[in-house]
Amino acid sequence: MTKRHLLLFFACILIGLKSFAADPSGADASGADAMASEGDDGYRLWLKYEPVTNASVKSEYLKYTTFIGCSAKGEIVQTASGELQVGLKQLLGKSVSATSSFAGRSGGIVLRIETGADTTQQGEGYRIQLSGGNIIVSSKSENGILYGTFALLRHMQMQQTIKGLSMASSPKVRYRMLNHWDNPDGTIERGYAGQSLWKWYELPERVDPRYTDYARANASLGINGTVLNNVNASARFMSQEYIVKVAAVASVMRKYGIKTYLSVYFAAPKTLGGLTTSDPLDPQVRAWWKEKVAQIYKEIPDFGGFLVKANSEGEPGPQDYGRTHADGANMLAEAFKPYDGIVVWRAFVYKADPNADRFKAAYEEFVPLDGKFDPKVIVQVKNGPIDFQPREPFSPLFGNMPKTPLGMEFQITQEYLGFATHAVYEAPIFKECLDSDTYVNGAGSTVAKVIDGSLHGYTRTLMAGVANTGNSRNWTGHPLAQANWYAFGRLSWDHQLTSEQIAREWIALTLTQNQKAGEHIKSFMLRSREIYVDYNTPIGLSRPWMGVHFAPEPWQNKGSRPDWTAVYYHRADSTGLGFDRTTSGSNALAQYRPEVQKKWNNPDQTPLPYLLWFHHVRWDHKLSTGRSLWEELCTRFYTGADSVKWMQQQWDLAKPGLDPQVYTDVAERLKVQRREAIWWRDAWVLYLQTFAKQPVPQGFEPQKQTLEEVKKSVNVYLMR
Ligand code: BDP
Repeated sequence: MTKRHLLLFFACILIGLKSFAADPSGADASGADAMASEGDDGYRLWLKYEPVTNASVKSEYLKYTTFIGCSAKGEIVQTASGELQVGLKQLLGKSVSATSSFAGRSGGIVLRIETGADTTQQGEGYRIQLSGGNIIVSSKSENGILYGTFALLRHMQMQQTIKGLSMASSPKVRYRMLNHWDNPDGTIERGYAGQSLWKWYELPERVDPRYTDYARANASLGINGTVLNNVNASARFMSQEYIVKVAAVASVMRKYGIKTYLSVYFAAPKTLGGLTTSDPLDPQVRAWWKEKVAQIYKEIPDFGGFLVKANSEGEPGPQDYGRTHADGANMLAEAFKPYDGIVVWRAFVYKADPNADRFKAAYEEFVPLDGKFDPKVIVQVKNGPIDFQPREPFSPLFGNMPKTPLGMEFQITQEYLGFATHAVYEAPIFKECLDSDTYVNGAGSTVAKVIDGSLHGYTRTLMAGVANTGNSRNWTGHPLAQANWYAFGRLSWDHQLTSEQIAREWIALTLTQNQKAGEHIKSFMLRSREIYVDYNTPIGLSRPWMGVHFAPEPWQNKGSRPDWTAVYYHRADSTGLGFDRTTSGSNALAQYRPEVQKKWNNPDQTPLPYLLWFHHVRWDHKLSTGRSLWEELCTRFYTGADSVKWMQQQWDLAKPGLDPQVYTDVAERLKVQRREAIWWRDAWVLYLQTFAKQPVPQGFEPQKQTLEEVKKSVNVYLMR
């Protein structure tokens, strides 16, 4: 071995060993929540690498552990090699050394960069096969090698045979990123897992080892980008002081093929730059951004780009100067021209118009701009037209901007899904949207095909997830919320995976390989979202009122604008319930293709999950279930809340296969979930009853509290 190889070899080992490898030093030692403890504390996520117990599979794997062959010198390939070493050591108990001189050798794992034209997304796809007595992991790119390596390790963690091994996979979407809504003071907007991972006050000198563990968790799923700060952005991230801090984080991410992005404050030229305006058509403003972008690239040569929330919820934007979203986005895109970076412009907008339907706002503002955005711009659209509700129809923007790359924004953090005390597996939410048919080019024009570019030929494609991470020892607060991070990552790579497949994988990697226990947990996870919807917002109700987004408050009718109240959304009155979005109402349905309208136009044919999204339905109207609206609502609220008991039973049945610490943590959270599910049920039922004026149908437990009592408990919850 040459001196250089020796150095690389030790670097590989360091990369691996410094990280998860059961080393609590990677954790934030500042908070009690961050303390390491005995049992499985969840820190290692899905990269636990428990020793392989299946003897015959283990002996198969051992045949390929005489060396790791890797002649490529790049940093990311070296990361992959280091990861393999760590993984093999823990899975098989064997130290395997890496070498660059392996010609003619067999019995190893070879990481090989393929030459030739790129045929996949930036060459990020990989292939794993047996050849010449070796396992070959190959790709056209370093990132692909890393993803292939993690795929191989996943295969081994799941103790699957490698006889006849031949796997190939490439990502369907090019930019797969997390959006952190983390503030510079360490708080996280809509974060329920502690404080921010990013310690801005320590950076750039101290680089928390946890950043490495964060990066490897993401890279293991194929995530290749991270936006570090909140979309309600602080201008300070554009200062040189903060750019160097960001650069220190970026240098960790880079080793794992992850590009770093920043959210920007549109008025920064004024507030930070001292200009008199932030008008995107002003030459000085344009020059300021160009210089700013150049300054960033000097420190972060692989900088990913900007994410922008503009003219939304009080944030500044181009409309402050009579300009359009396209004017604003294109000005920034121009600043990125010399570089690889992109501009991700969010379509989450809605005006304070008392007569408008918020549902329609993004479409009305953005569709007229189709074709006007610079090719470096991607417009990022939330999955639904309102705001990450437990169930929403797909946003009508999908399919209606054929000349503008549209990226998907999913929310992983459980803003409307019970924070960190409710178990809600989100893959079915993501899948439901991706599989929805827009019909823009006939049947089969799914949202997934818009997002992956296949429908309109977008070359820049994106899927973003609003992160649910924090400095809690287990990263996500609720242990099962890790599955949502995992599911997002896997679906951003391949949206054709099923919720069931992803759950099975995650459970085996993270919780247990005990099959019986796994089945109980899987069925619990797969039903969890429907159960939540039933006790929280059944039959197409929604509840995006201001405040904490947690306590039930359907009576809330005071806000600085009508769409910042609860009553705006459910429209309960003495005749019935729901938002009429047909021609007799706001006609938001007209934003969809006729085939979609047909599904949702007629209240008697609209599938129940979407009914109150589109119709104001009379309390006594008979539904397809044979029950009246009122009876159906009560049935849902009650069976939903009761089903949490079923979840508790499933969890208990899985206990023999679970780590005691994880078992107890989730069991306790389920008790909270049960109590809160009843709270929500009672709040809704008692409140809606004041309009429906009917008793709760027979067979359901009579209410133990009055509406006034529930209101009081909600007020206590909301008290400062
Ligand atoms: C809403 C959140 C708010 C975010 C906003 C957004 O309540 O905190 O800033 O979305 O996405 O869901 O910009």
